[in-house]
Amino acid sequence: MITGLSHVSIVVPDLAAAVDRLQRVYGLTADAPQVNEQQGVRLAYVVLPNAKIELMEPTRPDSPVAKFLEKNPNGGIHHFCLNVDDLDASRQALAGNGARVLGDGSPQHNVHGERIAFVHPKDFLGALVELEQHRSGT
Ligand code: CMX
Repeated sequence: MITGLSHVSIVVPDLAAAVDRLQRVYGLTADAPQVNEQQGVRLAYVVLPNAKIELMEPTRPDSPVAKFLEKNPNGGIHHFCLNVDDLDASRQALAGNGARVLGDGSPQHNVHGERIAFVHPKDFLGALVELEQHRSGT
C-alpha cells in the first residue's frame, strides 16, 4: 500500500554547485552529501516538513544517473519516490495489475538502508517512480 510521498529527485551535473544555488537563491539547506555505492550516486537532501528534495550526481560512468545526464546535460527531475508499507506486497500487487517493477527482484537499498525498487516509467504515466519501504518494515 502506498502511504505517502518521500521525495522528488533531481539529477544535477555538479552537486556542490546545486546545493550552493538552493541555499543562495531559495534559502534551502541541504544536509551533508552521502554516497550510495550500489546505486552509483552521490546525493544530498533538502528536508522539508512534508517531503524531501533529493539532489543526485553520478559517482561512476556506468551509473544510471550518468545515462540520464548524457540525455539531459543540465540535469532535471529524474524521479519521485513513494513510500510503501511492504515492498514485496506492492511489487506483487503492481505486477498483478500489469505494471512492471524493474530489476530481477534482488534487493536494492537507498542510502539509509531502506529497500527500494523502481516502476517502469511507461507504467506510471511517463514518470520514473521509486518505491521505498519504511525502515520499520525493512
Ligand atoms: N524518466 C523517465 N523515463 C526514463 C527515466 C527517467 N528518469 N530513466 C529511464 N527512462 C526510460 C528509458 O528511456 C527507457 O525507455 P524505453 O523503454 O522507451 O527505451 C526505460 O525508461 C527503461 O530505461 P533503461 O535505462 O533502458 O532501463 P534500465 O533497466 O537500464 O534502468 C532505471 C532502469 C530507469 C530504473 C535506471 O536507469 C535508473 O534510473 N535507476 C535509478 C537509480 C537511482 O535513481 N537511484 C537513486 C537511489 C536514491 C537513494 O539512495 O535514495
